[in-house]
Amino acid sequence: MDLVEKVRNKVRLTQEEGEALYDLDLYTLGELADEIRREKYGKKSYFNINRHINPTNICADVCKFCAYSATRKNPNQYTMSHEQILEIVDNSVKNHAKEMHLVSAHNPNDGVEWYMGAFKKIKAKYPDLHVKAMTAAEIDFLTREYGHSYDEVLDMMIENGVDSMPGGGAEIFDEGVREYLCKGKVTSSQWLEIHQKWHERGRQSNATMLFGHIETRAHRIDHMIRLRDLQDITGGFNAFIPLVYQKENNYMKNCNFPSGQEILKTYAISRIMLDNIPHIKAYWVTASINLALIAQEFGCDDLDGTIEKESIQSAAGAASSHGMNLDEFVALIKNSGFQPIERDSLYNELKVYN
Ligand code: V47
Repeated sequence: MDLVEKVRNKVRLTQEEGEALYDLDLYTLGELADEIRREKYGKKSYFNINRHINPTNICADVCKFCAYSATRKNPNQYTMSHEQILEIVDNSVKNHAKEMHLVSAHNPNDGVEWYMGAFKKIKAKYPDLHVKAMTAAEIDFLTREYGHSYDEVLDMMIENGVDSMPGGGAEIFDEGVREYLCKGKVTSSQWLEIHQKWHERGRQSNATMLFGHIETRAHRIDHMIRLRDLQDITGGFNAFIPLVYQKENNYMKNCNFPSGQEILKTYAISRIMLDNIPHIKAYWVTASINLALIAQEFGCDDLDGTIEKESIQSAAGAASSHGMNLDEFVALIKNSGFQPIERDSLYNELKVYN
């Protein structure tokens, strides 16, 4: 069987076969990924009404790709009080947000209580609001800084109202690349262990992959296969999110910035390789909205959400600092030939826009 037939027959692909997918022409790859997407979701394209909150940019870790954390090229340190966080949540709830996505830098000043207290207060005030918070990198940082185990931090998250975990901190699992990108941060095996423990608690999470810097195609396929292997065991990942590297204001050198074709191929290959992760997200923040809309034809079924405000990738050049207007988002999805479906954080359908 040749590679195309294998994909059509749903044969699971190896590392070598995954790498060989990149040698197919873009249209063949797009067609294969679109066939899988259409079989699962037809023309549905998912998004949610969410709000990203980044409560602090003070960070004990030093990742070369990061333009968000203070202390390096960005001297403007901040840490929000719980009252400031709640004020943001109040306003977002008024704007119909159903998910708060909280991601912080690794702040050694305020203790585990500052992180957990924020979740607890949000949940006490808005029990139905979905709290997506704490990347595996933040969890690992808290254990290193304050002497807790992963189990203890994960249990505290549940006690204090965290519903699901975002996919951040995965970067690229290859240990050599990781050493250059983010030495000292959560390792690949620790990232996977934390998500496994979270899934064993009956909870769900996402997984990201930061690409388009110094990694090779082989590293991307290796990253996907490590996720696929864990998903076989736990089934706890909802979505895979390839994050296109943004290059401004950081410390990376000698990057191979990907062409639009390379980005679309990577989305399509994610859909093909990750036969057990239900959703592939074209995160419009890092892909640009125009490419994210095209990515719907290359296997992606989700565009993330309206976001309202975004600080991490916009610090590195993405045009996302003010989020996306809901009516515009819906119109863009419709005009691109897909059916906008507002979902909740766990992909239950809330509203179909016809
Ligand atoms: O892990 C940092 C990335 C991530 C840059 O789970 C960068 O639904 C591109 O995890 N260029 C945090 N990316 C964001 C994140 C996320 C985003 C959207 C949805 C979900 C989800 C999770 O931001 C980090 C890192 O890989 N990042 N700097 C940069 N220069």
